[in-house]
Amino acid sequence: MKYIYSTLILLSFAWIGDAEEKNKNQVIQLSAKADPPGQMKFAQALIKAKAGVPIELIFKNPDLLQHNVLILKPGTKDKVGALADAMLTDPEALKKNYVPTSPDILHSSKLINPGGSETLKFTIKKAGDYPIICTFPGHWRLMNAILKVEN
Ligand SMILES: [Cu+2]
Repeated sequence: MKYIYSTLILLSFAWIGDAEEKNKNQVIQLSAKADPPGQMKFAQALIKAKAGVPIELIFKNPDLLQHNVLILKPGTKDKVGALADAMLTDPEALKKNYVPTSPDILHSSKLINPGGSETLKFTIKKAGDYPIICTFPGHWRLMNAILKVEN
C-alpha cells in the first residue's frame, strides 16, 4: 500500500512538472488574411507577449499568395521595408526568401506557400512595440502588424 501511495505521489509530481513546462512558453497565433484572398494583410493587427518568456509564434498562410514574417526592432518598419523594396533588383532575392540583410531584423521565417505554416521560436527581453512585416515584394506597407511586448 505504501508503495502505491508513493507511486501516485511521484506521478502527480511528474504531472505538475509537465504543466509548468507548458506554461513556460507563450504560444501566439498569426495568420495571413485569406477571405477574400490576396489582401496582403495579416489577420491580426496587434499581438501581445510577455517580456522574457519564450514565444512560439505560429504563422499560418491560408491565402493564395506567398508570405513571410519578419520581427523587427522597434521603430524600424520603414527602414527595413525600403530594403525589401530594393530587393526587387536582387537576383538572389527568392533564394533569400525576400528577407533583406539588416541588423534591425530580429527573426524571420522562410517564404511560406499557400496553405503552409511555420513556427518561429524566440524570446524578447525588452518591452516595446516590435513591428511584424511581410517582405514579399510590395506587401510590407499593407502587410504589417505589431508585436506588443509587455513586462
Ligand atoms: Cu505577404
